[in-house]
Amino acid sequence: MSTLLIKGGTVVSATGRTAADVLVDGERIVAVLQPGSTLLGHDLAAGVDTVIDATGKYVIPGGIDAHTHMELPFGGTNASDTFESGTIAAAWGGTTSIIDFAVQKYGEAVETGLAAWHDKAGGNCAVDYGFHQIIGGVDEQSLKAMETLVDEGISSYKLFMAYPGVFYSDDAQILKAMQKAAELGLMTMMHAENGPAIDVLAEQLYESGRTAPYFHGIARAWQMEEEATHRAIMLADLTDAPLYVVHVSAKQAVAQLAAARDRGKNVFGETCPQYLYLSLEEQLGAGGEDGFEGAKWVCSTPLRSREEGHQDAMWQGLRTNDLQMVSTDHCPFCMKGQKELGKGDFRAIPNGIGSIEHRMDLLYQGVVTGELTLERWVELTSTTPARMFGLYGTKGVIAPGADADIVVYDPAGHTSIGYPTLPDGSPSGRSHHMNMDHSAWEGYEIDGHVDVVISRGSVLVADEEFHGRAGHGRFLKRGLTQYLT
Ligand code: DUC
Ligand code: ZN
Ligand code: ZN
Repeated sequence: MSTLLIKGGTVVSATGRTAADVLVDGERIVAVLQPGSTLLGHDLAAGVDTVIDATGKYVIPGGIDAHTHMELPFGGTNASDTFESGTIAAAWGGTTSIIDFAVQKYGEAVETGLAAWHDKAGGNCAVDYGFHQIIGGVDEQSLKAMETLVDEGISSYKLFMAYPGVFYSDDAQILKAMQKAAELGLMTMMHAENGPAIDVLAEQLYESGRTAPYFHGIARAWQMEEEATHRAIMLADLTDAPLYVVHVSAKQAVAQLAAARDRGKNVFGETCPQYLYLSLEEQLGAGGEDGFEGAKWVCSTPLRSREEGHQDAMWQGLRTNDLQMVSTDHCPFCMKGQKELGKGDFRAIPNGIGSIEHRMDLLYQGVVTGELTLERWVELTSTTPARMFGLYGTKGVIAPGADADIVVYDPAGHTSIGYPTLPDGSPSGRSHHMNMDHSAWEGYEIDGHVDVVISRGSVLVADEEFHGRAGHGRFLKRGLTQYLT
């Protein structure tokens, strides 16, 4: 077992920061020590295998991205990151655990969908991984199968109020699933958009010749998100099921969550970097005569109007704890051969953005601009995901006994995000590691840099090099949420 000392840094937790050295033995943190501590008079650094100098840097728990879709079959194609490429990109960006969504399709057994996800991920991940279970068809069989999820280490499942004919559940199905979830202690995760109404609006827009990517966001109006969020909250209230609303983007949806939380309900909300930074106006202005470049920002829920103040409301919700987490909803598709399926019909553009590599950096910008404290950054990206999804203690904290998932973050560093190559094929000098032929974040200049990434005591990233391997990542059997009031 090798030993490692991270020396001279500032250890940041969800509740404070302190100058400390962190000692790792094998896969675990064994001590958080006053700077320069000795062992019976002996210099600690002399007795360990590896010393990492973190002077002037933050030492934080590894990021946990609780919403990813590796290899998801969706929109007539598959999300372009495999578990291997996506988790390598995660590591580069300081994320040491992911929770992906195993899919049960309508007509298929839950066990079959889950087994397929274990097959895809097993032996291929560079960081630790867990699963939520998508229930794409609520019926007697899948309700019964929910009873085995907790034993499988899967303490959360997801329903969709959108995508009729694909993943959609109607209110009766949602009610039944929530009754079962309340009984079992499962967290219900909800994609809250009124799918049937959206499909009507989308068809009307298409028939009237409004076919560009921008109209994706017009069809998926904020009213569709607010209404579905409210409905989900009411059904959760009735059934006493804890509810976690994924990828919140409309300020009206945040208001619904805040009102429920003010009534003492176990209702939680997640937003994503795209809803903090990107806007519908930018999508409208995005290049090319048909505006097709805007396809890179087609995701659901959609980007919202900056003029209407949705992005500001997301930052505010993160400060006030009306929103508790930032995940990516990482669901990348290439422009070539994938997004371009929707040229001339926005309805056929595969929905999704790739951000897994940039979440820690993008959120750190909130610290730089004063939107968030340093501690809140750690809480949103690591500690709360661990508590929310039954990993806390092992993950989400730098403390003796916890897994040594640690990031050394340099606040004086810089990160440029962009294409691996320029459109003419020449190197751009900027890169990312996600399996995409573009970046939704091209041109973003980040104050701050992920310097060293450690997963269970193994250095995955250091000196701008990847030292990890596919297969290092282990399946995380999660416990029940630790976040109920
Ligand atoms: N939204 C996306 O943008 N992609 C995958 C599924 C989803 O709900
Ligand atoms: Zn969704
Ligand atoms: Zn998603």
